[in-house]
Amino acid sequence: MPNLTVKQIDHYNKKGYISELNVLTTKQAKEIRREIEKIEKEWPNSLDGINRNYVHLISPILNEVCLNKNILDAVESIIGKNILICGTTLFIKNPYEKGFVSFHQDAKYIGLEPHNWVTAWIAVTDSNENNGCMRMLPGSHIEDLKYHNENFDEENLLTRGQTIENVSLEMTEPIVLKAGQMSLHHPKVVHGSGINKSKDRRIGFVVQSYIGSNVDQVLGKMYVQKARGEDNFKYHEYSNIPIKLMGLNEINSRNIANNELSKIFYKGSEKIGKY
Ligand SMILES: O=C(O)CCC(=O)C(=O)O
Repeated sequence: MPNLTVKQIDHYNKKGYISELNVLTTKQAKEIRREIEKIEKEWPNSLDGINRNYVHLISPILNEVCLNKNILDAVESIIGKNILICGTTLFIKNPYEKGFVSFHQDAKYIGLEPHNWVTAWIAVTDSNENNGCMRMLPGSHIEDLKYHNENFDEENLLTRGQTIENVSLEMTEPIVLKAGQMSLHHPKVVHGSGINKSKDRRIGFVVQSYIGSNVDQVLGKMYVQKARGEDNFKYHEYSNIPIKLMGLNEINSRNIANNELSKIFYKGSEKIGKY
């Protein structure tokens, strides 16, 4: 896929997101699912809690996805050519569970300034209204950051259960993706997702986020990797590139990065959530 078209960039600028970008083949999406399920099977609970984050540091296959040319070409259209990967998260909704994501803005708690960054939501399985795809509130990225309640609900997949109350569902648009497609969303766009009512898993591998090298972390320390271009600012620590699936060095790098990430997630909070 080449860089985004003018029309697609215009859509992103107006609405705060762009979706249905064909970045991976169905075969590649299946390979990612196999890798995730292999980790879950052979190292039980190793992706639980905070360890759903920085998963690209424990798997060469997941790391490779973050460096995919199609993905980076699209990201470059939004944030320019000096691109760092500052984290990944698995958003998994299993069937018969009640996981949901309350409406929120990513920029509210993550400390990445300025907002020259974008989140890439890569569909490992199909993601649709039946299995709890993301929903976006078009144009909300143009407004200021909003007040979020911190509900810490048991089934909320967000760290603090951070919630913008009273978002009208009818005003939101579903982000329907086929496995292998991707959406990109703006740091301030209001988004969330409902529960999975299907009989299969809904899996999103999310690069959270791709940042321009000019973006600093104002709440703590962050581990990055270069994806493209130059890092003239050198604001961040660099993580090791994974060589072996779940190797000791790889797990160690992931743990160090997640320990710092947890401090950022819960800065100023009296309570620590599940993730
Ligand atoms: O996967 C979801 O349903 C929500 C993910 C999300 O909030 C995000 O990628 O920023």
